[in-house]
This record gives sequence, structure tokens and C-alpha cells, in this order.
Amino acid sequence: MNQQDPGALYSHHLGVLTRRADEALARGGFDHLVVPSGTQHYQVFDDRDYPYAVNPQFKTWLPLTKLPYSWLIHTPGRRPTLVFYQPFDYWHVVPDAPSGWWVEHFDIHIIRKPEEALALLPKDPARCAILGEPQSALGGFVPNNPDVVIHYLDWHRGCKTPYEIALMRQAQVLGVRGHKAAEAAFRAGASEFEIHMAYCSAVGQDANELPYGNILGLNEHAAVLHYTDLGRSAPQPLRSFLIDAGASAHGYASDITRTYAASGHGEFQALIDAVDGAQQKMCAAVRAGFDYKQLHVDAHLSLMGILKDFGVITVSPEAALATGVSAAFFPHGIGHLIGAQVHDVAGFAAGEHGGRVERPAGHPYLRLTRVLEPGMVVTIEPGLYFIDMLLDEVKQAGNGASVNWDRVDFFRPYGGVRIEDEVLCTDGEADNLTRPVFAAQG
Ligand SMILES: [Mn+2]
Repeated sequence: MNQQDPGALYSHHLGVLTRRADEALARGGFDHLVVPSGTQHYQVFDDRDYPYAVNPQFKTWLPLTKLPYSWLIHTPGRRPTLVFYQPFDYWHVVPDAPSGWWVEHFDIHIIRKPEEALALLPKDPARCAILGEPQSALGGFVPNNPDVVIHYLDWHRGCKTPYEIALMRQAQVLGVRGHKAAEAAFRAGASEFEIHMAYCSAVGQDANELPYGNILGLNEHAAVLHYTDLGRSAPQPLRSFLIDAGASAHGYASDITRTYAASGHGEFQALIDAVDGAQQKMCAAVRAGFDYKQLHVDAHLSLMGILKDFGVITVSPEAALATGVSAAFFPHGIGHLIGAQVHDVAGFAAGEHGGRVERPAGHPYLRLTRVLEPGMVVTIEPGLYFIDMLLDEVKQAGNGASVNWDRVDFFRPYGGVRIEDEVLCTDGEADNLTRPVFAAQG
């Protein structure tokens, strides 16, 4: 499975980021790149903080996801500087002293109070591209997020370095561990909440450490695309289980979905198997030069072919796509870029100068419209759902005859099916990051 030590790849990664940053600064006419890690945010009229979320621009440079009030400074031609916030604090656990594969590449300054960073930042904020959120402002260092810099960096983040891919493979190993535990819990009759806990326990990450909130639903709940209510008791009888859950590895995400049928529900299992087979073909279509928009449209036709085979629609896949019937059964995009963010940046970017590649008409939820390039990691996540709200619209639009409603009634208690893997685009064949991990973990 080609597991590589990220530490051995970090120096190369830093070199790539340095070159990108140098170019972005030159384009923007800046002398320094300044990236705050972000601050804690507090609930209104309260002293309780929200879970800290690191600035993604910071964690692409450093595998540090729990280091608020810190700063990265890059000046072309110099070693990068890290202002490392390690307070004296007996209320909380403070970050460990800097250690790890990245340390030797930085000039590191420990600060004990956030404002001590000011003395370590460049002299003139006006000469800095400062990438961050407004709350990170410190003195004159107010994030300015110059478009020209952000567009350039975001565009190039579309293609992952070997270091990033190594971390994403680690995120797959962790996520699949959780998926295996979740399936076992489902087979044992657990509730959604219990399955969620089994997942977190197997991954070794709690809800705030995961790259996104677990989506897992039993029976009809599988039809809610982002169902996160986590019912405390298992419905009876159990028919189906959909889980969309990932894991983090030093801030890099996995995003994996599987669907299961309870034993004795052979026809729904057959539908899962059909989607699973189609999904693997879609994964294999991830190739350099291929337009992801086309992959999305092809997925509609493939999925509608399955619904035709199962007697759910009465018209051809092409007709179902043209009339919008297919969007009632497959109402989301075929996938997205993934990396330091689960929905990674620049999915619509036309180029390194910005600009936007629009979605195809009638597909408002597609999150990636770029042509695939080697190094991109995308999700491939086809789904079929039985969602009353959308099916009512099919009737209202006068397309009711396109659907066999008895078959919809049959499948509605199962909610739906979604299968999702990560796929690395290469110079040659697609590299599915997820499937070999499921196979290796038995
Ligand atoms: Mn996804």
C-alpha cells in the first residue's frame, strides 16, 4: 500500500511550499508571508470556548493542529520562522515543546503571551501578506488575505506533495479502522450514538478531532444527506446503515462512506452492490486531463442505469437526466477535492490567477469543476436516495410517470446508498487510497 514515512518527505514538501510562497509574494508585491495559526473563539456572553480550528494556511506548513496564537513567517531566501505559543497555564494542558520532523527546518521562538509575537513579526505590516481570520489581528498585523496570493496558493494546493499524500494515506488507515468498528457495532444492533462512539474509539479521535462531524444513519435516516442527530436507541427492525466518516492525520483528512444492509434484506444489498460496482468504475475514470464535470454527469447516467435495472424508474437514464428526475435520486455532487480541508480549496478555480469554472446547469451542488491533474486527490461518492421532498417535486414537475412508485415505497425504509473513496490522480492509472486499506484490514 505504499505507506511512506511523512518525516522523510517533509523537507521536499517545505521546499514546494517555499517556492509557491515566493512566487505568490512576488505576484502580490509583498516581502513576507505571515500566517497566524488562529485564536480561540468564545461563546456569546460566556467564557466557554468553541473547539479550536487551526488556520488551514498554517497547517499546510506545519503538522500542528493544536497551537493557537502562533505565527508562521516566511521571507524569501531565509529560513522560515515559527512563533510558538506555549503559555504558562495550570488550567489547561499547554502544547508540548516543539519536537518532530519539522523542527530542524524552522527558527523557533517560544512566546508565553500572545502579544509577545509582535516583537517577532516583520517590521512593516504593509509589506506582509497576512493570511488568516479577522480575530487573529495583532497590533498592525490585520489579516489582509490578498486575492492574488490566496488564488495562487489555493490553486496549487490542488496538487498534493508526496508528504501530503503520505499523511492522507495515514488518515485512510485510521478512518477504515473506525468503519470496521462501526459495521461491527451495526451488526450487533447498536444505536447510532453507540456506533458513533465505537467509531471514535477505534480511530482514537473524538468528535472535535475528526475532519468533520460523523454522518451515520440507520434505516430512513440514511436518506438525510447530512444526518448527524445520533439517535440514542436503535430502531426495530434494523434494515440499513449508512456511515460517512473520516479521520485526521496531522490535519489531513479522509472522507469515507459505506452502506450496509441488515441480513435478510437481499434486494437492498443488491442495490448496494450495484452502486459499489459502478463507484469502482467511476474511481477508475480518475485520470489526468479528464474533466471532473464530465465524471459527475457520467455518474448520473450510470446511477440511473441502476435504477432502471431495479425497476425504480421507467425511462432511460438519458431521459431521467434531461428531466431532472435523476437529481431527485442523486441530489449531490460526485465529489470534491480533499486534503488539509475535507472540502479542499479551489474546486472551482479557473487558474492560478483565480477566476471560476461554473457548474453545469442543473447541478447546483457539485464542488469541483476542474480538469484533473496528477497529484489531485478527489472523492468519488455516488449515491441513490429515497427522499420524499425531492420525489414530490418530481410529481409536481409532471414527471411522475417516470417513476415506479411501488418500487420507491419498497426502498424508502432503507433511506439510501452512498459509497465514497478517495482517489489520487496520477500520470497513469487511478490510485484508490481507500479500497486497499479496507482489504488490508480484513
Ligand atoms: Mn465527501
